[in-house]
Amino acid sequence: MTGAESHSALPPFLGLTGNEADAGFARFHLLPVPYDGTSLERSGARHGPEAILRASRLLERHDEELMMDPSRLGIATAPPITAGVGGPEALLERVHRTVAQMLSAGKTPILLGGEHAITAAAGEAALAAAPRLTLLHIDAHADLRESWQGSIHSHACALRRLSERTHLVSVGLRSVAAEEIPLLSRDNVRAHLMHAVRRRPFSEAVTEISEAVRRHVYISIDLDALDPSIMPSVPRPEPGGLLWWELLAILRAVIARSMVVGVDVVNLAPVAGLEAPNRLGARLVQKIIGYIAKCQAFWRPGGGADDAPTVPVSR
Ligand SMILES: [Mn+2]
Repeated sequence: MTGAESHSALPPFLGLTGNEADAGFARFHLLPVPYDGTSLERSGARHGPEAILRASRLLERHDEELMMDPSRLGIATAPPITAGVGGPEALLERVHRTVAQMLSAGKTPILLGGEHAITAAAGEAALAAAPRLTLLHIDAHADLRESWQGSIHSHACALRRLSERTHLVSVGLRSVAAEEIPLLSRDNVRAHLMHAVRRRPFSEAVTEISEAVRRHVYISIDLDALDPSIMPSVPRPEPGGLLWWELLAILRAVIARSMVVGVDVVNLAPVAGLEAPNRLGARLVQKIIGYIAKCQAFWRPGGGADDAPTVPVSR
């Protein structure tokens, strides 16, 4: 058995089988990308997708907040994209191609990282399909460096080139390099740094963020945006992050107003014996699927005009 084959034995999300896990039927397509090769010190995030998928098997399918079972819309778990020959360029090209195929098939791709570098490729595919979208970037770090450790494909540069051509809303930032500061005040960027978010009632930030996001959105969540007290299993934990219900409040408000083109949840680096963060990652993916499912109006390629109505989650 080769390495690629053993990876394809990853368990399906929620343990779904049959029609609900069928790629043709399923509305949502999970794409595991167990890759963390751009950092010289490999981060452990290559084990994140498997940890999320395994933890998901223990979740309740019914969501007590939404009063529905979002998995009835179907959640397919695609074969993982793993590092092969060709380095990060080849891997990112495969991520781009796979996400583009999912989008053109009318599916909602949800990537499981792996490191944040994959957002560059998935975000490009989303941008090609929905050119006026907002990239909602939830992260402790800005990830806007020009290059890092000699590579422009590094996790530390995940958003640099995308940020030059998209509308970017960043939330959760609390570790920003001096060279990144000017990039956060450009016209196409709205940055919500945590020290400023914490000075006001949180609901004000939620309103500002959701109103800044355009009709179409790609959501990239680096789990280190969360506070290390609830999410210690990340390569670069930073104190003073978002809490669980705060993150969900942002996602719920954004998804109620905007149509989600794609999502990634990255940077889970599982710690042996520490199961709660893995389960958090799985529950977060399930929550995002639930919020999108509850909104009922899905983004579709070529459809979904900018003024297409969405139905608020609260209805
Ligand atoms: Mn980060």
